[in-house]
Amino acid sequence: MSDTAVDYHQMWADLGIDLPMHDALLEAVGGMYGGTFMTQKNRPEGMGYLDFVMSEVHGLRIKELDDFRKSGGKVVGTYCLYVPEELIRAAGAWSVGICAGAEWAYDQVEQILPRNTCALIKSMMGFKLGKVCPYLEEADLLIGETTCDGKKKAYEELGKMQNLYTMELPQMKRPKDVAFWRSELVDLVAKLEELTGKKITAESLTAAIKEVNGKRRALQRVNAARAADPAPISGLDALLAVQVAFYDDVPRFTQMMNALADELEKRVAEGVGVAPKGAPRVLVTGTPMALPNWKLHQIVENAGGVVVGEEMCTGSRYYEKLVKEDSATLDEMLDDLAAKYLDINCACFTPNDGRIDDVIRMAKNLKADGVIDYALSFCGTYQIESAAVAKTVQDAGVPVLRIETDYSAEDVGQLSTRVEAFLEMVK
Ligand code: BJ8
Repeated sequence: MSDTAVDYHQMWADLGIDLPMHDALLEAVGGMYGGTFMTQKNRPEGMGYLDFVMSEVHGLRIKELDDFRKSGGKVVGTYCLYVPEELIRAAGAWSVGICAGAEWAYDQVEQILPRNTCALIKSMMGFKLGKVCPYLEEADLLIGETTCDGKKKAYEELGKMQNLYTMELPQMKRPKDVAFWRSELVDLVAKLEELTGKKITAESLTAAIKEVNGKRRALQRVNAARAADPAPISGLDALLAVQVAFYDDVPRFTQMMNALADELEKRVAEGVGVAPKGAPRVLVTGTPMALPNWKLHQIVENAGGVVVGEEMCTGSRYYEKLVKEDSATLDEMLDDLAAKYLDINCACFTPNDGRIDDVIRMAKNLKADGVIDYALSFCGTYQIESAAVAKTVQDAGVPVLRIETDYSAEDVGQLSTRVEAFLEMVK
């Protein structure tokens, strides 16, 4: 996808990447990006940074990871919000969220996993089996977690191919579950210290907590601006910002997102928007949308709506909650981390009423005209929760459209028709 003069093929070859297939992937994603993002009208100038990051997604950023590792640094790959980036950084390592948002090598995947596995898990395995993800190959350690059954079991297979450590996540949020989760964080500290050879200290953890909070605060500012009508940024661009947050350099990304937020706040003051004032406003909730999954946002915004928020892991669940910054000892900080992370509202938990409260609160604050509940096919937890989400949100007076889909383009026509009818109904 890079159009710079730098040729990264040797770097990719050294990582064991399948070069012809990887070239095909970059070409496909590059074409998709151009058609999806660069055709939007009146984008904020600050999006130029994310366009550049995306143009170098397997180039410059991988070179940075490569150089970091060559100077003795370690890279840790993660797949879920519950894995605390703060601990990884406090141990001197860099954290990258591994994306799993495109269909790849499904023929090979289906030799290991059942066909009726969710697209996210299939993609996670497909990128490994197809040898097309340099982030995965740069990872000295992958951290999995016992969230849904599909991921939990797929990690067993992934662990046969790469160094992988699994954290046990409780599925309830009672005090004894928080205590257990804290003990898992203590074990993770030991694992990370063994990996990097560096001790996590109160000083290094305080610095990491402040740094990651800074990134989340910048995203909070970007997303708060979306409450304005007209919305100063498209849902596609705002989603992209969170997707990139998982793997970009933390201080640089924070600085650039604060600059974007400055611009958005100015746009709001001047009444500048990406869609006409009064365009139907949609809040999306459900399963995460990993890079390069932009399907639903593109459908909504092509149909004349604007996505004003995402109650999902590639959205508010990622940036809304912060870790306390004023604790003095390592013990207290581990308490703070355990409390913050177990406060994420994922459908893998029971009960999970907090998620429904979040959807209603966000719909109100962002003045959403409707909510789209989005679930990947074969994701039992989110699909089952979908009925309760829809009922409670509708009872609160906000119309809901329930969508089940995957990463293929096959149902785009049918989804577009349903979304168009929904937008017409909510306005
Ligand atoms: S905290 S949402 S990132 S587990 S879509 S793989 S749940 S079958 S992604 Fe998730 Fe962490 Fe929860 Fe967020 Fe399973 Fe469902 Fe697939 Fe899913």
